[in-house]
Amino acid sequence: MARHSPSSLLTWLLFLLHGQFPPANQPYRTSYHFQPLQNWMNDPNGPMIYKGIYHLFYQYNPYGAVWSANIVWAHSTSTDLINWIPHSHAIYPSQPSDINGCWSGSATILPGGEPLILYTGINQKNQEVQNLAMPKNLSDPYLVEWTKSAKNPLMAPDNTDNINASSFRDPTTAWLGPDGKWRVIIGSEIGSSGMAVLYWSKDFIQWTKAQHSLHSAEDTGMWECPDFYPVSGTGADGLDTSTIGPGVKHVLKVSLFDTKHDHYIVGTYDIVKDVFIPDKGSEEYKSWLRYDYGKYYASKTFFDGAKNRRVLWAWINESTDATIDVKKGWSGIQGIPRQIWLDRSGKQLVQWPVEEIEKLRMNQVDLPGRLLKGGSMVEVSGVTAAQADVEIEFEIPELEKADFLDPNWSDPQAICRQKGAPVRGGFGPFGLLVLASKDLQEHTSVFFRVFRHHDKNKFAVLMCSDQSRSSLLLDYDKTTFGAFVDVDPTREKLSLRSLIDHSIVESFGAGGKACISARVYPSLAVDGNAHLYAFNNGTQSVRVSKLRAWSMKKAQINYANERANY
Ligand code: DQQ
Repeated sequence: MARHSPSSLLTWLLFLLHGQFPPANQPYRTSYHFQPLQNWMNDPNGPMIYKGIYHLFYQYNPYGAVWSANIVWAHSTSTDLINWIPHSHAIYPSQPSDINGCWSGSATILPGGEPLILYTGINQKNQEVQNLAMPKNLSDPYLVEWTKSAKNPLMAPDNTDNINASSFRDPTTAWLGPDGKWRVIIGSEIGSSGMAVLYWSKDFIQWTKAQHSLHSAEDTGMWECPDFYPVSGTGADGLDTSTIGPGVKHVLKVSLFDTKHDHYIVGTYDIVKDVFIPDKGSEEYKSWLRYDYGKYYASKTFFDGAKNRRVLWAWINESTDATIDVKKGWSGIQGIPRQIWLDRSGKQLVQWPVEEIEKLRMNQVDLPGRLLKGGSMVEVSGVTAAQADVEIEFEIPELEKADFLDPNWSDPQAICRQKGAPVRGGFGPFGLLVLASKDLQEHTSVFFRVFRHHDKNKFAVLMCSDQSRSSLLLDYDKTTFGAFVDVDPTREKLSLRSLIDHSIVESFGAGGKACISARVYPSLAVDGNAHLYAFNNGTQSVRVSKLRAWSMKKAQINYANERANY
């Protein structure tokens, strides 16, 4: 029988008896993921860098741990994307065009360096309209105060188009064409077709709706939080959002309201026709890829000119229901910001936690390379397993005995669900057991399986995150996630990195070609009672060529200090 430490037992007793976590003992607060001190947070808004300071705004309910329509833009700044200082709310309902809520939007840096924000306001008639906000004082690098255009709203659905006033939101960062016109897209739907409504402007104030959309797709429903940006065909460097030209591809990302998943399409931007053309094979919604095959929504990128990279933010929601969120007094975190670039194949994106996160690493532990026999595991001790960064690499020299891939298996998540960590295959499952209790009653398993295609000497690599045994006491959504990873196991090692932070496991397969984020709420594997293992539950041995882990320091996130300005 598992043993609770006295403190975790007390936490659970208080929670069960009084329906509340004691304020000083919050087992699910994260230590290095961005979150406000309390209350509800959802989408990242207007991320940018201005005068060397990173800004993150976010959808925030100042009054409670659940979403509310009259939401505001809360604001924090950082010099390293890891430690954050809170500021007063930047944008909040104050004029007829946003009196019922200030919803998501984006920042654009004008050629002279001035940042502007376009955001969705919910007006006095509860319609979605687009508004402009600008900094009050450009010499303040923290951009604490914002003012709104007297001309708001700048864009509103009118009767001449079919756009419904409740499906017209989330303006992107604008981009400037060689003709001197700004372009911006707004998420929408007509019938069941999702759509990126395109607007043009010469001065950022007068906006004209184009007769055509930048792109649309049947049966995808409402497109929330679109994002549209160029990527280099030749490396990991990021590009300013207005970049076009040879060697540049474009990415359109949409957050599908119906499925709550972020999908992206790689393609070409035709600046003359002002349309986005998906690459061959990516036309159909079913072929669109996802940034993350776990929980990851309403994401937004920005170009970080200081480090020449494109950085991705996203909201990672709780897996608990609202009653639990209310009891713990908060809901929602942001994923660790990721650098994002086009893979050498040109077919997909690659994501990797920004390098700054490595500043938090301490107590490095290296396990010598070893053969991990089928049915064995090894503990990674010496790190704080509830707050850790771990990297592991597997080699499979001989794949003769790989199981065949059933040609009917096209849905990776369904395979992961059917074949959870206890189901033994030939090669796999092998990977990491994280947030595990000593007796393994509780654990989350992140692992690979390798299959052989029937007709060819080709292999398919599946990556899974199985949450089904992640908690004994708390009931929540423990859906198993899965993705195919585009990697050839006969030529490359299979690498896995997991960022573990109390109630989140963010995993990166094959150097960031497939990512899975999961929320888990263990009752035993809490703080010092959490363990970390490498495991192989396949019948065949695999070689672990690298196993390196670090404890992670706590980041300074949103603690009020002398700059705080509530
Ligand atoms: N969240 C915002 C909307 C957006 C949605 C409202 C996506 O602007 O469409 O909080 O999570």
